[in-house]
Amino acid sequence: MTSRVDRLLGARLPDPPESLRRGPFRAGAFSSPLHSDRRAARVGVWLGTAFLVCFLTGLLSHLIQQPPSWFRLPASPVWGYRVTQGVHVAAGIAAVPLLLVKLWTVYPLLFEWPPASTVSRAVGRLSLLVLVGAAVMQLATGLINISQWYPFGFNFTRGHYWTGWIAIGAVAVHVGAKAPQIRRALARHRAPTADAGDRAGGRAGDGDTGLPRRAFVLATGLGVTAVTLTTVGQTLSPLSSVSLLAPRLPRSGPEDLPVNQTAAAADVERSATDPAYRLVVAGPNRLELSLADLRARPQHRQSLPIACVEGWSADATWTGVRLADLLEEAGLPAGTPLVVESLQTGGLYRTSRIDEPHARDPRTLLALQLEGRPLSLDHGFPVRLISPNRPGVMQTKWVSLVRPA
Ligand SMILES: Nc1nc2c(c(=O)[nH]1)N[C@H]1C(S)=C(S)[C@@H](COP(=O)(O)O)O[C@H]1N2
Ligand SMILES: [Mo]
Repeated sequence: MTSRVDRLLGARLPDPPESLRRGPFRAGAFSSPLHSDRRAARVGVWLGTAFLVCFLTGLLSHLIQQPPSWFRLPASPVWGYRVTQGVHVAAGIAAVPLLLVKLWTVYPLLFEWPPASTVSRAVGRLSLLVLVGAAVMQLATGLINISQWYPFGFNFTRGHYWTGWIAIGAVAVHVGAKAPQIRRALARHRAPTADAGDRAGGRAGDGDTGLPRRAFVLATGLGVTAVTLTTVGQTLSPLSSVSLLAPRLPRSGPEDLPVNQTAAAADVERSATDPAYRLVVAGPNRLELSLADLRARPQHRQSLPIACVEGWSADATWTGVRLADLLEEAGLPAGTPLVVESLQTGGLYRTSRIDEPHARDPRTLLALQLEGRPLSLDHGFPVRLISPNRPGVMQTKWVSLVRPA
């Protein structure tokens, strides 16, 4: 059985006629040492690392938003999600120049001659389509999403999640299949051998020393540094003044805090300002609280960041009632899984799930104020949820109902 597969994979494919071997297909068409195995492997290490970081932080974000029964996110440190999601987006952005550089170093392989000498070589080359396709797809959809452009005909979160698995799987297969070659390329140190010289119709060996190599490494490093420095200010406020390319700045919007979905976009302007507004806590002792009732209750002040999945984040000071107090009063026993609903009638983030430990954490508030002023409509007036170490999408604005899940 195995030997039959081996025989099939090892089967030689016919060589195409030599007369087609023109232009980029001819021997020695790519002579730059920057297309060497060593360059490709070195850039690959950085790119692979960026993808691994994106994958792990993305997986965490997914687990937080769709928790399986075995997963419990702690409520501390309050900045935990802010850091992991900030790193997710920053690593994704840094991966863009790295991917472009990597594709540039290896593109002469497209013109390998013969295109595939064996079946296994043909399969290997076709599998690269999956790798490159998934990598490009992940970075492109991620960038489009953080630019707050939502043109997808599919659910972005689900698409990005599953493509993430395909991408990391393809990276693993690629690294596994190329391991000996990668090891050789990384181990070689300026030894002017030429064993890779004819791999792609004359791809240069590893004589990639001296000025071109240094300029290449410098340019790649500068590219990565430039895209990082001009975007990371969306979460690191000291760098916000140089954040020319960041989609969001931590100090923009009412009360110096960005807004993701406005009240107008969510179509809640009328219901949020209606004097008949009541916050309902559904439980054995159902609570129906007007805004005046809420303001008359003990108020707590808490400094907690908003950390959007799109990578921007900002610190803020919130004042309001403790969710735990309301749950207690409504007679909801500790451990009850809960759903927070907003006045919105549609939209992906109309509701959010809140469980232990967040629901009973004394820092979790139904906030009435931001920076000592009543919430603006865009930040969730009359009442919004704010809880430590939780993605922005789950910090529901315009809250009207808290109920058992
Ligand atoms: N009801 C409701 N709450 C919501 C949203 C929404 O679309 N609807 N967007 C969420 C997202 S994605 C983020 S990042 C935070 C941002 O809060 P802010 O707009 O007050 O900064 O609100 C969250 N709360
Ligand atoms: Mo968000």
